[in-house]
Amino acid sequence: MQKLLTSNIIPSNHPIKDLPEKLKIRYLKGLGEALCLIEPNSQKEQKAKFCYDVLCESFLGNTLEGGWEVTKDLRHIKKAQNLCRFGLKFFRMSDCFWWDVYRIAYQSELPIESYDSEFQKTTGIFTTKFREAAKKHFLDGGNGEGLHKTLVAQSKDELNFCQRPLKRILVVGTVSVGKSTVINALVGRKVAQMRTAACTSQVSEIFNNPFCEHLLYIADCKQINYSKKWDCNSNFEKQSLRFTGSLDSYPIVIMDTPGVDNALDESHGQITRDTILGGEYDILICVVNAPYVERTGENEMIEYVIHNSKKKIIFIFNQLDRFRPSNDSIEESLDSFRNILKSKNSDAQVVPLSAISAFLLKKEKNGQIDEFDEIDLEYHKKKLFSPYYDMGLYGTGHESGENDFLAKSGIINLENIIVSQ
Ligand SMILES: Nc1nc2c(ncn2[C@@H]2O[C@H](COP(=O)(O)OP(=O)(O)OP(=O)(O)O)[C@@H](O)[C@H]2O)c(=O)[nH]1
Ligand SMILES: [Mg+2]
Repeated sequence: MQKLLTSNIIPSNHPIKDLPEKLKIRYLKGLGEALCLIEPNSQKEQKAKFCYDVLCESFLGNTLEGGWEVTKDLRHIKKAQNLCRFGLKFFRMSDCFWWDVYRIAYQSELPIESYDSEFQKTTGIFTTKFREAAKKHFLDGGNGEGLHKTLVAQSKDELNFCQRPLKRILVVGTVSVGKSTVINALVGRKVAQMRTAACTSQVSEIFNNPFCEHLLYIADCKQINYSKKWDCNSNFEKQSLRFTGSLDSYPIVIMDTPGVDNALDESHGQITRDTILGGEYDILICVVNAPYVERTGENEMIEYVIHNSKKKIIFIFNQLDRFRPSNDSIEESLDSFRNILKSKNSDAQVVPLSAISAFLLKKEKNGQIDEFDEIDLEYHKKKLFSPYYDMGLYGTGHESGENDFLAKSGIINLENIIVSQ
């Protein structure tokens, strides 16, 4: 698994945020000295330095010149931990100082334990217990008694997240079948462009980063800035943001691909076929257009996936909201699709879904709905209210709660299947 390097200090909540700049620099110089003291000039040190620079930038607006150096008497460390909290004369910074040192060292895999005696020289009667508590928390799996409970709780969530293996999910399908809409529904935000005309032209990766306000570092993965409106027209390559829903606490990367049957540009299909053959994913999600599943393009796609993917396949039977109770039976279509798969010797799971309803519902939940979405949402909610459109029921055999529209859209079932793989 690629190392996920996260910072469990939210800069906006960090105790140094209210200090005057001069004192912030004092704190950061101490932190730099402590981290730099541990195994300087190694590759691991580079990771720690990256974390450190990000912290400096978030507090000072730029990296700190001369912050990454060790003095003979370790005076920067001593000065930093003796700082008092803003407005609280008797409360020192040593708890969060040592928390920061051990957290960054631990996450960067610096051999901090061998520096115990060095650090001991810098801590005195009022500060030792905080250093010991931070050390215990990160190195001995302890509760970090004496540290802020919120720090400890946050760190536990983060460590759990980091210890889970990264799941790579590849999403494929024919042009305009709803691949990008499925991804947006899983992420809970418009990260991929969705249009009626063919629009996705390259493979893009989107990482779940539940620590979005902080930092997630996966090779050259960029974080989507929540405060700025993200331009989903620009093709993204590697981005991270917080997924909403049941995928929230799992390290997951979802890969969007161009439609395989783009008649205008055959290179699109080749990109996707090469990615399927490459096998660098754990789950392959093949989105099919339920109303047109027996069309040639769909059929070729399904065959290709079954014959060329060696990984777990999930078929999404999408756009079921377009069925009409008077003309179509969702149940029969699902059965017939499962039989098609059986005839091709595939026992892959089939997930009934209305990706567009799921996406609108997630947007509503996240407070991102605009006036046009609202009209569409009302329309989809009205439909989902009828048991005929309960995709959750078709998928799991269990009726969805009366007002549980997300379950009715089928997205909860899909998320549960992804998480359980
Ligand atoms: N009614 C309905 N429309 C959907 C659903 N899913 C997607 N659509 C619509 O289908 C169109 C294409 O969706 P996209 O998500 O862009 O499809 P895509 O597979 O990513 O398309 P390309 O990237 O161009 O291959 C958009 O207008 C979506 O709003 C669905 O479940 N129901
Ligand atoms: Mg697309």
